[in-house]
Amino acid sequence: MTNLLDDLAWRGLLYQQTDAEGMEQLLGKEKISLYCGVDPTADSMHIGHIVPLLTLRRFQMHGHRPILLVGGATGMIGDPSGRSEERQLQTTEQIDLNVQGIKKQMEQIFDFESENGAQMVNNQEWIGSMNVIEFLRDFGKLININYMLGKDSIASRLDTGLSFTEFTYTLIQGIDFNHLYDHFGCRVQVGGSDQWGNITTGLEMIRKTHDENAKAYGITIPLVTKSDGTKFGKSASGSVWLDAKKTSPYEFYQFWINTADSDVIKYLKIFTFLERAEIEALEVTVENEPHLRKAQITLAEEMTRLIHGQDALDQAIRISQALFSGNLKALTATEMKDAFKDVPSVEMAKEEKTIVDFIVEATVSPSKRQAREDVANGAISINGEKVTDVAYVVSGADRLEDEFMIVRRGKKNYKMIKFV
Ligand code: 485
Repeated sequence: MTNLLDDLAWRGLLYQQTDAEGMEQLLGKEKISLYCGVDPTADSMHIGHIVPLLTLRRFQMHGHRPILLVGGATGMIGDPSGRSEERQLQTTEQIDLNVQGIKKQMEQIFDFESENGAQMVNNQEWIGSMNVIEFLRDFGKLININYMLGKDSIASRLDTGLSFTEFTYTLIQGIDFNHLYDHFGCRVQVGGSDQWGNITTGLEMIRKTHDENAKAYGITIPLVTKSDGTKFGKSASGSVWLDAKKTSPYEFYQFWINTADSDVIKYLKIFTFLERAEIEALEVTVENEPHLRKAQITLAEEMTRLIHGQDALDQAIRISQALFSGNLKALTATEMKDAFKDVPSVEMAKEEKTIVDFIVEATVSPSKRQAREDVANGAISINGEKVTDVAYVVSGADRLEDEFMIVRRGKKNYKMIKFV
């Protein structure tokens, strides 16, 4: 098997390391436990979150044990790292819901069964019961204000404003690392590049509360970028979430399929578990036969299977093929709704109408005369079925789930009719 750190470097996953040499020695001689934390700021993670988590998974595949921390306590405070404004506090009810959602998603990505199975922890367990005197005497005393003011997440907010609450955030994450070091033998913390300040606070606490033999490490992962300079991880409808209810498997699949040639090899390295030789072979196809989009298809398949499973992947492929060929009849009503989520829609009443009146009202054809022509020419279809009879009456039988209908004019002009 290839060397883990070499593989991470080749994938472009190493941004900053607190002690690269020490880390190499450590991994050379023992299997370790390492952690990454996520705060429950939403009920689902998005694809930006998974880069550090997949990195932990790579460690796990090399025999190390991942500790997955959900920030039930830190989520009550809010991390100022990488943010230019104070956060809105969330209610405890919302945080509890979010914790459940995030835990479920972590469970999907990791192996919990094997000898080095992942462990899940919630910092509420040790922070929630800590009283303020304990906090100030045992931990606050270890960290100098001047040291804290040197942190990016704090320094960058001094002008625009930072509450005492968010100011103390880095101490809490530091206490976590210290706690996991003591109680779980955790030696390494992994996070995105914005987490550098919080990770090093933890190392500072570990140094101050232990003798010189104590040694822990931090690694950060670079922010994923796009070659055109726009922000990674957004689709037409916003963030790309892991939750199928927020981003359907079809949309998720489409997001990856649409990756630019200039980004796709980078993403295969960062997001997939494909081996170097496979990725290099795909790199050749991007050079020689880019129109086949083999690398994008592989990326989309790997990611959709990883997050949503094989059945959801098969369905996403079926929807994509049906849209490409125009053969909508192959789809179920739910698949159609999903596939056409982003096409223009119009609302109409549940009334029977001739096809000509119907497509004019639906703004599919611009005039009655044009509508008659379109129908006679075979340019109009409803739910994938051609309608050529100008006397045809559109009725409830044409509505899918009694709720919507997909009308197509010509080859590619789709409209979703929603019935109210
Ligand atoms: O002990 C810890 C307690 C909380 C955290 C980490 C360790 C969470 C961390 N402070 C944080 O805010 N992480 C972000 C989040 O939860 O959304 C993101 C980071 C990103 C990457 C990702 O989590 O912004 O860089 O680390 C996993």
